[in-house]
Amino acid sequence: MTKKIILDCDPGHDDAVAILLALGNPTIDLLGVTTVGGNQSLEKVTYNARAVLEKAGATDVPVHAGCGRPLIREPEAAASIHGESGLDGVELPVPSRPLDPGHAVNWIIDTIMNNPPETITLVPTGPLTNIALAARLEPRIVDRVKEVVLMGGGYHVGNWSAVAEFNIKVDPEAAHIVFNEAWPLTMVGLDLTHQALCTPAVQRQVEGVGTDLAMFVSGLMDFFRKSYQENQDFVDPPVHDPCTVAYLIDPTVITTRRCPLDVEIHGDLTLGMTVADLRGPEPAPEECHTQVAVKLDHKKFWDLIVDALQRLG
Ligand SMILES: [Ca+2]
Repeated sequence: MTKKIILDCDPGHDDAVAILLALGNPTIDLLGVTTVGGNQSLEKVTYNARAVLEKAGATDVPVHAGCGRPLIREPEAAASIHGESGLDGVELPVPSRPLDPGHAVNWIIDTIMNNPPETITLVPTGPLTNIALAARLEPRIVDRVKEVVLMGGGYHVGNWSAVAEFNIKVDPEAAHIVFNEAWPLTMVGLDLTHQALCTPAVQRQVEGVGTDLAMFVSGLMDFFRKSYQENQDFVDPPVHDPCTVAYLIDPTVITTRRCPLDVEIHGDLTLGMTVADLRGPEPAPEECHTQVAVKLDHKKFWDLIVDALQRLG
């Protein structure tokens, strides 16, 4: 049984690795990639998504561009982490497949509505603008998707403010919509993804695959390491986004905890904070539809990425 996913992303070094993991793992059926303005402008991240697919030889995967800015707020890019292109540090191939027509939000809705119920998983790894609009434009998708597994937020950590993570902080209203819909939602936040460090040993393992694509990933990691050393006080870079895909491939890669979650949209100091109610009882009542990712099996995670790169050749 393969899992059908839609990856809604803003590549982004770690988004690129998420795309490659989804492509290279046989249990994942990547129906399409949708893009959202986030790490860089919509135009740049859309080009990057197409270029990464080209690099992997996946010209059969459609890419649909979505929203270029948050619902309410001014756009805010993460050039300090991902560079001016959004994917600095590597040479990108020119995409041979034209950008697919149709707005990402419409394509997400049509894809969910045209597939059997509870067969499609949404995997957002950028700001939640597209997903929020899709839920408002066609509310029936909320019951129809299998689940939402997103990278964003954190229950004890922030990176774009003291308490807020980038994807949530740049479009908190969209995140508020997505977290408050009734679909099963897994928040793979910074508490988890800061465990997904690309150590030098891991990077040698990636390079050991020996392909042009593996060296491309290593080049991404070199730039990412430098960004995180210079801007976020990390030694090794945390590779956030592919944690979502890894969880879908093998749920034992990530330990989760069910708890109520919400997003702060009125706070001054706390805007975009993901608030997890961890007061218990544990386990949380069945009706609680949200959970947070707690613990990563670092070895299993990187083995999946290396395996995907080997399969992609
Ligand atoms: Ca991302």
